[in-house]
Amino acid sequence: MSEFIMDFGWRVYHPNPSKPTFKPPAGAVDAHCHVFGPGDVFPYALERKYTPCDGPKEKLWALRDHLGFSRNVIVQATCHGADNRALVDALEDSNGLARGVATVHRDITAERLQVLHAVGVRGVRFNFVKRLVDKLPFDSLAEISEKISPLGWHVVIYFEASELPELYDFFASLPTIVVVDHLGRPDVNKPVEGDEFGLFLHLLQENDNFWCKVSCPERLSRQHSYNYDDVVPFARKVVETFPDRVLWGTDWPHPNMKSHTPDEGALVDFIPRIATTEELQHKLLVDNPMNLYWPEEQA
Ligand code: 0GY
Repeated sequence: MSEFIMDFGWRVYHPNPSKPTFKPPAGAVDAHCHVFGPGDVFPYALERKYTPCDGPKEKLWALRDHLGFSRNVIVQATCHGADNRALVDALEDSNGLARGVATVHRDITAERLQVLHAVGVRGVRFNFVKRLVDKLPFDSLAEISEKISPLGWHVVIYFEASELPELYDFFASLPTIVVVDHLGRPDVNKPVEGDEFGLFLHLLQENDNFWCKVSCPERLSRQHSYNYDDVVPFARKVVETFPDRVLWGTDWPHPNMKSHTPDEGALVDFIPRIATTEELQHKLLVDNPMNLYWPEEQA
């Protein structure tokens, strides 16, 4: 399969992803993906730490259909800062089949939050990954979480496992549902039963408002075979321990991936390795994301 690299340092998404062997259950949700630009319409943020390739909504809808999924949750990435226009544009174009997670500043008004709610935003993202953002004060994030709480929104957090000890108390103080991106980015060379991942499991165990995306084996794997074997025990542990609080997503178009170009068909085929029964797969791909993002459609 041909691959190409553009001069901004990371690989463009796969031009021709394979058709997965695993057939997702009807109504499956890709609960972590992005839209980028197009940059000439929705410019990238001045404060960004990387410039992505454009990842327009039409490509995302085509990928959804190709993979056998029904819906998307589009997550605001740091390259668009707190300018949510590309996200809003995609949500408006989605016929109700996409919901969003935005980035907002502490001075966001209740009226603006209502506008975002009306187009399908259901959460805000706090990013703590140092290569992606400058540090934000906890009091600013706490104020945002208080503002969004009455809307029934949740907070999505993205951090490295090594940072969890110093972030733990702040996370545990958040008043809403909290969704952790990409398994809390564990170092998968460390043991699943070790202290580092143990602290993350403890966070989920002690706080039943915490959910976890079992996503991004392509980012977390330290193997060069790109079959992500080393991520399986971490993801399986979370799926099997917290089956009602897990989500899955492609992370298309995979910003900052340098090691290889992920094939989304292969990522979908990873799902039955971490959610090994039909019941777990249905919770992961349908029940849980529908409960969180489309509760009004649930019985
Ligand atoms: C992801 C992962 C990354 C980037 C961002 O907001 C972002 O820029 O989340 C990353 O570089 O690990 O979820 O897209």
